[in-house]
Amino acid sequence: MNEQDTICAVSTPAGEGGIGIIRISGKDAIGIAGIVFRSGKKKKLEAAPSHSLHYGRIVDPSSGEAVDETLVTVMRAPATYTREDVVEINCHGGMVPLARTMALLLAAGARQAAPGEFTKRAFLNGRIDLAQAEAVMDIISAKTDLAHRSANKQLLGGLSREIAALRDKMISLLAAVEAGVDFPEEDVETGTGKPLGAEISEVITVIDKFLSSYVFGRILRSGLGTAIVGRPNVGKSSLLNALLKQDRAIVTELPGTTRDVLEEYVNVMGVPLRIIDTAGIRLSHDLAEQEGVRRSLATIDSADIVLVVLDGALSLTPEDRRVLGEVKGKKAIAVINRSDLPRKLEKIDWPDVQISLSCRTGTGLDDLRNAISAFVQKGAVGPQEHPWAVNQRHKLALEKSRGSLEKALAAAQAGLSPEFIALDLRDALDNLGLIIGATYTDDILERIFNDFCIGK
Ligand SMILES: Nc1nc2c(ncn2[C@@H]2O[C@H](COP(=O)(O)OP(=O)(O)OP(=O)(O)O)[C@@H](O)[C@H]2O)c(=O)[nH]1
Ligand SMILES: [Mg+2]
Repeated sequence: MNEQDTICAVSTPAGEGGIGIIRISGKDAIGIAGIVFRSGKKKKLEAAPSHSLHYGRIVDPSSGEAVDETLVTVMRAPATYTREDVVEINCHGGMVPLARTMALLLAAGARQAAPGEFTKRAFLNGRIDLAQAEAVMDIISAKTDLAHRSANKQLLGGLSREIAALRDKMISLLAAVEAGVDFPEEDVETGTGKPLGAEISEVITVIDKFLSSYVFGRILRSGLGTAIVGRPNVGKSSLLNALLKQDRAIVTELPGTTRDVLEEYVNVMGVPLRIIDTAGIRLSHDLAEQEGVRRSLATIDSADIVLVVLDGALSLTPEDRRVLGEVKGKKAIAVINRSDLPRKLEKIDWPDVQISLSCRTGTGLDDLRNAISAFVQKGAVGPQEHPWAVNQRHKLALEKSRGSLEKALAAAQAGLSPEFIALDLRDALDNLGLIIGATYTDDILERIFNDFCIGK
């Protein structure tokens, strides 16, 4: 992919809207836009000052046909999203005006941008680092205020500053160790006067602090995995529908209605829940139902929290006991459904949190929302809100960095020669640098930006 090309893409979502925006970036952005833009006053875009807005028409230069009425923004490098010249064309927000304008821009010499290519250029041109580029994506896909706040902090450089500070510390450690390489018979001393082992341990402690925010970050990005389980016909799908406030899952009075796992997102008091409705767990000779039960059990394994649904209007059955057994060891809440009917269910001694509610009338649903939120607040499910929230990629880099630091520590404690220690320290430093893109490969960039939407 050529970084010198001038690129363009529709930056607004597909479909019909008030306006649709095409973004162009690169050294020929203004010239290319000028080929298809005509202002009433015969003003030339090429002469436009930076950050100026121009009213006119998009015109097919080969036929002279006016394709759309438009407002065009001209932004000159370097104070732009990509640090290149950027033009934004506001078209009418329909598929056809946008597609026809795009076709004219491509004919005029622009190239269709790859997913995330604008943001990738912002990174390559040094406006933002990799963690900030990822935050752009997190902001776009944030499902709750909390997730949005956290991504915003990351975009503003919160995580990047902390990582950069840690790298600085490691660089001076490395310098000290490397200086000692010429004098292998001397003890390795660092500038602070602390023993090298203690310095490395401090770095490890900071890395552990970063790592501890991973679960919080995962919950923000992909939601708290919330499995609804129970024997057939207790009201699991009804609970999903009640929490979603819509008839998403099929509900019938027949046991064995749900066969497949079904996933939906819902915002519960700021916490994004990824709710998973499962097939009722029982012994069955039906092959499809057996597979459903197998998937239900797998869902329990991977969930952050399990809602065990029981029928409050009946005594506990052996199937209920089996489900409770399968859930042992997980964070769980018992949801005692059908509170609109007289209670027949006997007292159960586990899980500790038990909420009585009725999916039919909606009574008690707020108690369940509160209980889920309390689980998260208490840190019972995933740690509490962190000032940053590392993602899966950061986690892998941190773990590798930590591994190298452990080796460096062992080498220092064993009194090995500084060359060995320096090797591991450099490795640790490189891995930490991956987070902000101080070190990166094309492969890493491709993986990050391929997940972006076109036009961002
Ligand atoms: N009285 C009463 N009936 C309910 C309540 N919640 C669900 N039901 C009924 O219980 C029946 C089963 O509900 P579902 O939500 O399909 O149960 P399920 O646990 O998903 O069942 P499977 O998918 O077969 O495992 C339906 O007839 C619901 O209308 C409730 O709070 N009170
Ligand atoms: Mg169901």
